[in-house]
Amino acid sequence: RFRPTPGDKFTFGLWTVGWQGRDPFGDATRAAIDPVETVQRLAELGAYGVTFHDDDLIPFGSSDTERESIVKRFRQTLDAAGLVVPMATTNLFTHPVFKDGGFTANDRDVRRYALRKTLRNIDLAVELGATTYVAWGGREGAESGGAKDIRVALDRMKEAFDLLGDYVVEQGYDLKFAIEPKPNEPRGDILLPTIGHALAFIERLERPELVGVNPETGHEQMAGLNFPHGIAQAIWAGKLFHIDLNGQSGIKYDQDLRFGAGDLRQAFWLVDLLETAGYEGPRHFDFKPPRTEDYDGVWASAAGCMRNYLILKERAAAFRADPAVQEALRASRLDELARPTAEDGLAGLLADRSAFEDFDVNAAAERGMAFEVLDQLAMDHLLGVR
Ligand code: GLT
Ligand code: MN
Ligand code: MN
Ligand code: MN
Repeated sequence: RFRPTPGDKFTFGLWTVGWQGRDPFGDATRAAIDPVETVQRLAELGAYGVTFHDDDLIPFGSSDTERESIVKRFRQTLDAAGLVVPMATTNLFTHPVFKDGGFTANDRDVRRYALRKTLRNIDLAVELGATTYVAWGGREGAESGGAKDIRVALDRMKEAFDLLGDYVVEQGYDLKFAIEPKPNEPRGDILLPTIGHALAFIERLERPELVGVNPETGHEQMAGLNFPHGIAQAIWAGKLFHIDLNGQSGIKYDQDLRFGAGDLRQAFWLVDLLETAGYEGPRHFDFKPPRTEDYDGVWASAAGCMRNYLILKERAAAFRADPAVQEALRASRLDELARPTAEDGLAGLLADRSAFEDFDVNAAAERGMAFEVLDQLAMDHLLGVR
């Protein structure tokens, strides 16, 4: 029970379990781990795949021959372990050259380098079978008002995604982009800070169909937003191309806790949504095992992400199947929400005296919505007492 299998489509970034615990106040608490070992351990735990930044796999500055042999060894390990690479991404944040950003750095030569670094890794991503390419612009932003002309920076951001789109179309690649929003950290304020900002930006691109979002639980919650609501809007817009699952307790620094830690109720509604709304992509965990942990703790933390997802999946399914819940949903008129407001059209609405002239506003105002009964049923299911 609650044993993950590849069919659950659980994936992990190499940088997650590979995080050595370096933070702004302290040095690494764990030794580096070989990506080959990560692949093997994740396969043993029941994962479906791994994802990576160019520099997670091929250390920055490696020669072409080093690069080739690393990729070869990685591919052999993947094949032996039966793991896939559904997504890859570019590191445009660690090297000091990116201190003012990649695609929106004020320095044009840095922007051109960032694009070339990205294009190079796109080739590798496709070679390894990835169909999604994530773009997290953690350094695209500013600490002070005069340092960045935001409208012009958005022009450069658009230019970058338009060029990337041209490239995959010219190469005939089956690859889509997923923008990952984050409100702040490492920059004081980051461009495209929330799902909503990213969705609006995408519609201004030359090839909007190639670009969607990769929202992360904690990033929306750092902004005080409701993650399941944001995911629902991304699905509604046809733009949930990928997802980063983790845990976060309220508005503070990016905690990257294992999935299920932090806001458990939002995690419940999120799994309920993903499992009922037809999302078929990977369930990708982007967490950081706390730096208090040794490698036993790291693998326990990774296993916990998957276990919590499966527990919540079971709880959410039990909630939906419960006749008392179905009755409570009707009492809360969810069926009525699903009905168009004016299927009789504007003329019908205007001609309908019961809609206005004869509408009993006070009687309607007195109706209770019965949401508390419904939510307590959810709570009972979440806590496993029903
Ligand atoms: C970095 C960031 C994550 C992003 C990764 C993709 S890297 O760890 O904090 O949220 O998803 O670049
Ligand atoms: Mn994060
Ligand atoms: Mn992330
Ligand atoms: Mn992160």
